[in-house]
Formats: sequence, structure tokens, C-alpha cells
Amino acid sequence: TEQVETVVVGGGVMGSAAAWALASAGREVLLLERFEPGHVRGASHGASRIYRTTYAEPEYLDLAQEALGHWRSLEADAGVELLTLTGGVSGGAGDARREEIAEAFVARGVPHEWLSAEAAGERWPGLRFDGRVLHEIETAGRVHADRAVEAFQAVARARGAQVRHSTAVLGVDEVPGGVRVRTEQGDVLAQRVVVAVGAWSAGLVAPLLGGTSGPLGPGGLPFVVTQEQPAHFALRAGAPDELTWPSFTNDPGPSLVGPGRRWPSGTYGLATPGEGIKVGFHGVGPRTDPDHRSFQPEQGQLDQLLDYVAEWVPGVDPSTAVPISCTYTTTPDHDFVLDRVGRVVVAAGFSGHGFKFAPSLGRVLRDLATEDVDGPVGAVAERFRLGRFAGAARG
Ligand code: PYC
Repeated sequence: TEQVETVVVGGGVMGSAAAWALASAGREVLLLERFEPGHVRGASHGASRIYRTTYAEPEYLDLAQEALGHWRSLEADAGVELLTLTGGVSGGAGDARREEIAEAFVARGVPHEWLSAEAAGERWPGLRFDGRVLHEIETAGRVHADRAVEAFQAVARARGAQVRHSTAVLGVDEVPGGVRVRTEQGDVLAQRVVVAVGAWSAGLVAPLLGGTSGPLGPGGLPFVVTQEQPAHFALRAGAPDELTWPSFTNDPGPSLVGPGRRWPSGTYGLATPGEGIKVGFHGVGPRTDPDHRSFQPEQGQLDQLLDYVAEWVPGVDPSTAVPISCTYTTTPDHDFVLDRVGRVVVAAGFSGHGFKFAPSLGRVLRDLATEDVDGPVGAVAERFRLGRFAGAARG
């Protein structure tokens, strides 16, 4: 049986970041990924994700701020641009939450300003706003998703990690003195394992927790996997160049929904240079099975998105929509799962807002994977621990 100090299962952005952080700390790492490089079946593909620090919770703010420095050092090590700061704007009906975020920004000295909807619309005429707009002036923009995954893996490899694609992991079991990782190509015995398999988490992680009779109770892991369906849109003639667009989030709120119109609260967008402006609803797609997905947008939701874009993103042409498909794995409280069960570290439930944090989460997963197995879990805040689901009602 092959023996390795640490196996990371899952070569999406989180597993790749964990491999990068572990290899950078001199650990022996084997990263196993079920699919081929650049595959589009999970949640880490595509060219753009929002980077922003607009959180009021200190745990997220710490991780988002930490990530900026990591993204820059990864860029330097990989020799490729990953993070482009464009500024970011958030508007809409959820003003109270933005107020809390602005207070946190004041406390931490994060450059920001409030603008009226009119002033913001004049500054960024491709967008329309409702209510006051919080402008995160410097610390927001976009991360190039595909390049980030490649960069984590390339730097991890350069630091000694083995990266093996097209290797499906069938199961992970604690055995005396280690963890057995069963793959289609044979078993690997590891001292530690990090499982970061996105939409496939329930299948690999639930057995480690004793299934439905384990400590989380009969509901087991409460993750909901959905197929999300944003789209890229081409600019209208005369619209501002895509390089001038900030990343944006908007909650249009019920008062602005016209007769017969309903938009989910929580919409977002950003420029994806070369592909136009990406716009999507956050976390409202239909439930899906990651092994049996259509990859086709649900027509009703796509129509809603076009309707939303026509009203709130006047700089793009709704008729040019090119839909994208990806998965969200969402927890009941939308907080991540970063925890350790004996020798196995679990990274899951990123609830559609994890990508920006990836290098910080890689660092956290490294810390968890190098803690004393018999000691308490010390590397992460309670907010991210699995135990919070024990006995909770399932949605
Ligand atoms: O966290 O900014 C975010 C985001 C945008 C779309 C999905 N998540």
C-alpha cells in the first residue's frame, strides 16, 4: 500500500489551496482529484469570482483580509495575475447589514464610502442602484478562478506535492495508525487526510461521522446541493468598457419588484474580461445531484435573470445571455465547515461565497491537518465547526 503523510481529496480550489499550504510548509502531500484538470462539474471553474471583504463577522473579515496577501504571494510564485482589484459596490434594500459592514470597515480602516443611488449610477452607468450604495474602494475585485486552481497546484507541485487527476476516491476510513483512502487505483495509507469535495461531500464525509446514527443525529450532514445558473452578457453599444466595472451585489427588495415580477434577493455580478459581464442570483438554483446534472439553466429562472438584468444592469444586452452552470453546497446558516474529525479534516459547505478566501482556507486546513490528533480542534472558530449541526432541524 502506498503511504503518504497527508492526502488531500478533491482538486477544486479548496483542496488545491490546502495542498499548496501543506507543501509550502514542507509537508508530504498527495492531492487526488476525480476528474481531469480544468473540468466544469464542480464549483471551481470559470474565469471570475468576486473578491471582497464586505463581511461584518470578524471571522470572515480576518480570512478575507488575510487572503489578499496570500493571493499576491501566489501570483508572485506562479508568475500569473490572479486578483484584479476593481473596487466593489453593494446596494439594495438590505441597508442594515451594509451599515454593520461599514462599521467594521471603520474599525479596521478599510477604505470605503457611501454614495446615493443617483451618484453611484452616474459613476457606473452600466448599473442601476436602489438605496444607499456602499463602495469598497480598494479591497474588492475579481479572482481568476481557473488560473487560481492551476496556480495552487503548480506551486504545490514545485514544492514537492504530487497532484493526481482522474483518480476517484471511493472511501476514507480511519484504521489503526492512520487513514485508508480507497481509490479505483488502489489504497493509500495516510497519517492525515483533508476532504474538500464540494457537492460530493455528503457521500464521503457522512460515513466518517457515523452516518445518520452519528453525532449529528438522524439528519446527518445538512448540506443542500444546488445547480446555480448565472450568465455572461455582452455590453450594449456605448456602455462603459468592462475593465471599468466594479464587482457588484444588489438586493432589489420587494418594494421595487413591479407587477408580476419577483427576483430573489441577493444578486451579484462582475466583469469577466473577454466574456462580458457575469450576473447571477445567489444560491437560489434548483437542487441537484452532482452526478446527474443537466448543466442546462432552468428556463423560469433564466427568464427572471434576463428580466432582472434588463432593469438593473442597463449596460448589458439581456438578449446576449450565455448561461453558466456550477454547484453550490450550502449549509443551513451559510457558514463554512472547517473542522477535524480525528485524523480527517473536513472542508465543505462553502455556500457560494468561499472562493475569495481560498488561500486563507488552505492555511486553515493546513493548521487543522497538522494539529495533534488527540488534542482539541484549535485552528478554527466555533462558527465553522460541524458540531453546530447536532440535532438541528434539516431543511
Ligand atoms: O461571495 O461575492 C460572493 C459571491 C458572488 C457570487 C457568488 N458569491
